[in-house]
Amino acid sequence: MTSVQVPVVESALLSIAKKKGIKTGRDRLQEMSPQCGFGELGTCCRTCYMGPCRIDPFGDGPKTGVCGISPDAMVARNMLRETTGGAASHVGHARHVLLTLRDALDGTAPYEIKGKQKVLSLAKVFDVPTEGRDVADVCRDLVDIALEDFGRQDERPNNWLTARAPEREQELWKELGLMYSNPHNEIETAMHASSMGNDADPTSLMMRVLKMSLIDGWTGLALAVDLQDVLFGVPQVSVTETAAGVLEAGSVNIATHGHNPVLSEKILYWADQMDAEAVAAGAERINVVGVCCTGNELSMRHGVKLAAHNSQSELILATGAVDAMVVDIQCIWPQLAQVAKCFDTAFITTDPMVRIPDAIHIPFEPQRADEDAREIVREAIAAFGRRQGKPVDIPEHKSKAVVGLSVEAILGILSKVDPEDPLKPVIDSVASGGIFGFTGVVGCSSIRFRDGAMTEEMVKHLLAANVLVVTTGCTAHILGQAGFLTGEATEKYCGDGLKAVLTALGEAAGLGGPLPPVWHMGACVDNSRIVDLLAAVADRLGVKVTQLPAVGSAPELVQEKAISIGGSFLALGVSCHIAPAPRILGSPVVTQLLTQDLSEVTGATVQVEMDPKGAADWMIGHIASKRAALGLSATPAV
Ligand code: BF8
Repeated sequence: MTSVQVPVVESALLSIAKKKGIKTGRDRLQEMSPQCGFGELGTCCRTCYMGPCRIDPFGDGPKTGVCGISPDAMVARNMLRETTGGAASHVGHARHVLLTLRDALDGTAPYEIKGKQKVLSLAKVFDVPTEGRDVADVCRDLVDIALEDFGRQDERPNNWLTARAPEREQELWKELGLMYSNPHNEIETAMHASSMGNDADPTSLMMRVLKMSLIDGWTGLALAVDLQDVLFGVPQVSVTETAAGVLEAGSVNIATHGHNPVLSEKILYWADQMDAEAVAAGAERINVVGVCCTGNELSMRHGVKLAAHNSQSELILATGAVDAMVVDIQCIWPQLAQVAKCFDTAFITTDPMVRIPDAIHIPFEPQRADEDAREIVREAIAAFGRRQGKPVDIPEHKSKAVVGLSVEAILGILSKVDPEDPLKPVIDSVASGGIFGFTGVVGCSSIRFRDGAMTEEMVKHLLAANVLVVTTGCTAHILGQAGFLTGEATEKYCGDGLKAVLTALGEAAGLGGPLPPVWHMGACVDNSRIVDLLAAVADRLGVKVTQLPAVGSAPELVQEKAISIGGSFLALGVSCHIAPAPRILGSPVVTQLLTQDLSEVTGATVQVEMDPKGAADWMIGHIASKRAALGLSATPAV
């Protein structure tokens, strides 16, 4: 088996930072170690001032908090707050996009509707009449439907959930009492229930976790993605490049970082319009590159180059070549402002909720999007002027990457093979074993796992066993940098079955070579695209999502958003691998629930595994058991 390249970009960037005396997250982690064991187990409670209480589940000390709360309830309560933090982030993102779309339709925000086709397909889903109507009118109805969800107090089920989620699974969620109405009310209830002196039943709290995860999945991810597609268009396949080598010494480099494309779309537009100003300042051009999920958004829709995943966000600043790092929301390390200060980099925050000491703050409002974006690009050009004559250290490494595999783009490729029934080639390949199964390898990049190339090693084993991988988030950056998002990777890493399928599909689609073995489906919110794909395949087969030979993995967990996304997959019945362990091990009840009993409820379980081969083996075994239950061969034909 070919060995995966050790993350060369990471080590090149780290040595640049070291040479310049810049402390990195790895240094801070080392200084912080050993970290709090109570926190790691989830048995630390800070919800009242008789505490903080901590329980050592293995020792002879106290077995409850001062109020008498059990470690099981403590863990479940903490997990509910983590999940609520994740869901609040995604719902906040979605609501911002929704309000921008509303204002665009009212003519008060300068955005046009680029995804007209998406408006029509959503109209079908929501039973909005389209005959003889203007796209903007149809779109206004969709906006009203979404806004109603945020205002309703009548407890009727949420519009976006009921219209968008697969029906078979909704039946189960109804039985379990997981259907929700107003997401904001639920976030309030979750914070209330998990505050001191309320819900103390670990099972009840964990059902709230599942409900909150559904809110994350449908009012967070799905709503954000649907409306972003309406505003900015549905992603289509393109080829780009990844890794820090996409920075250009002679250009004005603008790194867009965060999650919400409402800002970065405008920066990209104005960077193009203002190229002449950059040239007048002595630059070759303006080079907009992407970091984290905002990077993924721009890459999916415009083929923008991907410069760094989350744990490299401070490292690319150490190159001295980033003229401006512009951030919107989520996953922004406060340290970035400090590293930027060592160079001429303009570090610019833009959201009122994201204020960071020593950053330049340019408050961004969708209504003033053009002026604000122009001001930001001008800051970057000025910073380029300041850095003239100073050396930069840009690592050479960059990899080609195929991006933009939205469900619509995938169906477009497949329909070249079978226009009548686009999913048939995939279903036939699953039946024959050419595709043994599917894995969504998603989530973050963690400095705890980067040096061991956890994600890359795991994916290498999956591909060798003919498991097709789809990816989003920082994981997509990791896999892009390691060359997995190319047709060459199909030749290099896949078992014979998967190689044959991807080669045939690539040729039929006129790509002149195999499809990549890892499909880049977008940012973390775009996990809803993975759900849509699974739901479409399950629907085509007439089975539940949980019956599919599919599994999820978040191999380098960092953010609480990854917990709420993981929960939404569990609610659908998709089992998930995760590393490191979520903070549940201090509770036998919660651990048993997530690793075993949940399979009786939704059909899914959680597996913690820190070893990449061990994780891949578990996933392959899980897929094999799902295949066997469907009457398919359970041995990968490698
Ligand atoms: O939403 S993968 S570190 S950037 S949380 Fe954050 Fe994790 Fe990156 Fe995207 Ni997702």
